[in-house]
Amino acid sequence: MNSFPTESEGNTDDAFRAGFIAVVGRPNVGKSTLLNRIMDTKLAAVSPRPQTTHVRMLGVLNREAYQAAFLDTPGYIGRARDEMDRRMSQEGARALEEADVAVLVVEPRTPGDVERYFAEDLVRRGIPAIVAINKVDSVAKEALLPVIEAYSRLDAFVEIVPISALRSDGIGLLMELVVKRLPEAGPMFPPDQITDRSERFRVIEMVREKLFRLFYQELPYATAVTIDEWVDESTNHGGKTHIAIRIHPEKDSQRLILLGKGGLALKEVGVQARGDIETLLGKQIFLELWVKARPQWRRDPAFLRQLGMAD
Ligand SMILES: Nc1nc2c(ncn2[C@@H]2O[C@H](COP(=O)(O)OP(=O)(O)OP(=O)(O)O)[C@@H](O)[C@H]2O)c(=O)[nH]1
Ligand SMILES: [Mg+2]
Repeated sequence: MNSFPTESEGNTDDAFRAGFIAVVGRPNVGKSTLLNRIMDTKLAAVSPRPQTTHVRMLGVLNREAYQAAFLDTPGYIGRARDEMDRRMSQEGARALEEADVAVLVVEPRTPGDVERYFAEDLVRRGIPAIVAINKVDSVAKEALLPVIEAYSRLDAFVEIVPISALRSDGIGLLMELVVKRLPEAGPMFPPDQITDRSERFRVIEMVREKLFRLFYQELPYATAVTIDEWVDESTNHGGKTHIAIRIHPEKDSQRLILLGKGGLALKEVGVQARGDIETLLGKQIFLELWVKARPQWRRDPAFLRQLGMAD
């Protein structure tokens, strides 16, 4: 074997690869769970409610041979009801515009209208697309075969991979198939950068996640979270970082739900969020939560911009 490839042939297997991978699909299929699993860290909010992700989240995985920049996106929204929906849809479309590879995450079910829409859209865009059939832990093996067949009949995907983001099954194979389709290119981000989102943004996401999880039934998709105050090493709080957060439901009646009897519901949000935020920041915090209704915020462009949702 000639171990010295000529310059003109090169050794393409050894070439460094780098690119963007858009993670798309209908709401609640496990896109954010997959991102967190790939990154082996809690980057994106995950909840059993659809439309947990409202803006895209970048996760950059650095390895010796590649840099894979994943873009987790909000779940597909068919018809936008308001400005917030419109911007959420746009987040997904923009991720696809930048993507070198797409991963369509789906339930272990035969394709529905949304999956067919993506299949056509990805072919039209000419992006190599991989279907990740997620949640295979929740179905019998026999049930999977017809699903795989149905996806291959769509004739739109370069690979079909069964995975469980929750149990970490099939993730290594998925990564292999993604990476080999990334372009040969130098790194796009410095090696220590894992996301383009600020610490503040990630703190907000942790609080939003708890709201989505704890108020699964009660709250419609209308609760925004902002940071009112952030003081590092606050002398008023024993040297802890003081973070004051404001939760904005759309209606005053929802404010009472969020507070709960004797403020207990809100307290639970605080307890759970504080744990995640302390892990994220690597230090103790004093977390304060406030609730104030903000009518019609889903239609307020300036406020949506403040939440990180581009025009
Ligand atoms: N059984 C099972 N459940 C999973 C798996 N992956 C994700 N889930 C669950 O599916 C639900 C939705 O997960 P998310 O990661 O928030 O889904 P998403 O696609 O990001 O949802 P949106 O942001 O709302 O579009 C959560 O309850 C997850 O725990 C899996 O592999 N198996
Ligand atoms: Mg998500």
